[in-house]
Amino acid sequence: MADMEAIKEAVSKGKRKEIVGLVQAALDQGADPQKIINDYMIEAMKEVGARFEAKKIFVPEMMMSARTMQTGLDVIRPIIAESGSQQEKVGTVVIGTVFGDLHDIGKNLVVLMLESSGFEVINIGENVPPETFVEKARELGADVVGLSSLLTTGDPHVKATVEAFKNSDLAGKVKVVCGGAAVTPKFAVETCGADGHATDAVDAVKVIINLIGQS
Ligand code: B1M
Repeated sequence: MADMEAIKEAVSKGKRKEIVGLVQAALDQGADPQKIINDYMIEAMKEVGARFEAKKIFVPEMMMSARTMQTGLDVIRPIIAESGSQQEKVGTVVIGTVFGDLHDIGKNLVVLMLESSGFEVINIGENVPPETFVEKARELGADVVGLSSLLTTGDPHVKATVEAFKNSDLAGKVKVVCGGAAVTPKFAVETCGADGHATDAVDAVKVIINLIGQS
């Protein structure tokens, strides 16, 4: 019986040395990779966020949990990615985390899910200024651009990035989708004028497929 709670505990407490063995054992015993991520790793990160907010832990502990999750994801990634390599290309997505924000775990999960669904995805990293999003989308022939934002201080950068697309030659041609814990659907679509909002990595695939179908 796979010890899924031990995976959650390892991420939550930042026990990086234990995570590879635990995740591998769970996979060997037939655990669903998506379930490991969604029901245990992401839940652990929610606990970490709550402990940070309550000032029970600080940035170094949060960092250890992040590294532990990333190490665990490295074990799962090839399994999920394999399904995408056999599919026809559905479209091109350029994705990055907005200016001032260095969080990358959620964005990287979105990349993984999109790739596994047949998208070509170009991950342009974190702390990306609005004009770089536009330049990269143009250069790489993006159908859709994804913005990730985890910090509420990033709201003006989300808005500025959406506006940069509207004021560019790509307006109406490239769709912009926002996600990340700091961004609500109302803020993304009504306030900023984005084409869509996605709550998680699975939703991102659905929203982007719908948008590509409309264009
Ligand atoms: Co940060 N941090 N952090 N942090 N951190 C949060 C976001 C916070 C909510 C914690 C808290 O207080 N509860 C808080 C923000 C508060 C706010 O703005 N309201 C916060 C803070 C304050 C900070 C610092 C300012 C702390 C400090 O220095 N005093 C600092 C900022 C640094 C910076 O970016 N400039 C900071 C730093 C860090 C670490 C470096 C230590 C680390 C990040 C490491 C890394 O990413 N490599 C970290 C972490 C780990 C977190 C928490 C605990 C976890 C984030 C995470 O990875 N979640 C986080 C608390 C929380 O979110 N509950 C927190 C797991 C991930 C799978 O979920 O990223 O939400 P998520 O992604 C989801 C969806 O949101 C969606 O799909 C993903 C998969 O389901 N999604 C998209 C994400 N992007 C998308 C893009 C799309 C579509 C969907 O495009 C189409």
